[in-house]
Amino acid sequence: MKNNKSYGLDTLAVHAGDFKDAFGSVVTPIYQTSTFEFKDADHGARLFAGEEDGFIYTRIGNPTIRSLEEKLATLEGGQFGLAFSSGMGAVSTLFAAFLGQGDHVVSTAAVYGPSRGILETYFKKFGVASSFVNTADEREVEKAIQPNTKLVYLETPTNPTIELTDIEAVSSIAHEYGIPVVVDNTFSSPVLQRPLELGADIVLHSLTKFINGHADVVGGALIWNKEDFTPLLRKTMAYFGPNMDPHQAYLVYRGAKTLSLRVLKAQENAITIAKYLENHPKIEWVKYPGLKSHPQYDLAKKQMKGPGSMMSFGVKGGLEAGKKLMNSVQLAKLAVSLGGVETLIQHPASMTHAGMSPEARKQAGITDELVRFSVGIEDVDDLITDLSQALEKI
Ligand code: LCS
Repeated sequence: MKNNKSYGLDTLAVHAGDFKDAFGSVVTPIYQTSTFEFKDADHGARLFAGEEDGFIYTRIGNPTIRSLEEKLATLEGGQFGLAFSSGMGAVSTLFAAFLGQGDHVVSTAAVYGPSRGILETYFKKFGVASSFVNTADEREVEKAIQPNTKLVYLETPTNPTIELTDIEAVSSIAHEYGIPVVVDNTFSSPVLQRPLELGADIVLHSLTKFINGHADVVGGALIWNKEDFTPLLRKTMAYFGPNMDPHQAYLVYRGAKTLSLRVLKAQENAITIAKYLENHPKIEWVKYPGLKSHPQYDLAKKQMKGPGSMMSFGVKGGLEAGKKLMNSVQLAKLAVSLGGVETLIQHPASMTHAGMSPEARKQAGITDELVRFSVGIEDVDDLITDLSQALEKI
């Protein structure tokens, strides 16, 4: 199917990126090849010169990977996409492409730990400065912008504090200064939030999460509209080599076909679970954009089609009580990652965000008692029974 904008998101999730091969294969085949034969020497030269479209070498591009890139770009409402070996492959390529010595980046404080860590360690080593601010307040973004700011990097909702940034408001501020805006859309997926339509310039995904959705592949992606970014991002990826593998692309392509079904079912479960937890006497607080108690409930309604299935909460009794809960659940699995069909629970301060300094965690609002819950697509009654028996043990 050629990407047809008149189709709905579910149709596009199933079909966008498909192409006809010589045998009429209904499913995009896995082109498990590292290199591609040229028709003749001039053909090879034309491909290298970018004068003709085609494939050269899988680190630079591959038909299975391209199919996935087209599907993802279509779902996000973008023109171009690049798939990576991991979400961090996408993050590091993005920063390497846009930031150089003497440059500065403004980022959401509470981003995924390694997305912050790579700026605070490696990019700092290469002479890139960064400011981590509460982007939920767009005035903080404007205050942090410097003459050398080259990128505004947002994550919304944030991992794991579930805070939102107004993408439209921050994009219009950043654009006044000519600065591109990137949104890590991992927690929402294009089913619930489409940052390019809200003014962002680039969308980033850890495909490992909702888009693949089955906790069996690690992957990442960048999606954008501006043609100028294409040679820059492609070249950076081809030089550094964090490209996706064709088999990995095939699995993510397959997973993405059921994206809405999974995201919407998990969200339905999460709405029920968040209300259950909020009313539970052993729970101190719950942070979930679908609850009226979320400070940005109105913003969630404005920029997201739904609150998703990620939440964080604190158990009365703090860290020790939270640990007891994590050790007592039987159906939910105690594991990092998120956005899969299975429900996962984890403790960010000692796991996903342990690499951040205690000061950075404090600034980002990642308190020691915070428990993160990624709701899956199981029967919601079973999940509540599981939480209930675990909470009784505290
Ligand atoms: N962005 C966000 C929002 C993430 O949650 C992650 C991974 C990444 C980027 C990096 O993607 P990866 O390289 O892992 O595909 N988040 C993880 C988490 O919360 N638990 O384990 C990984």
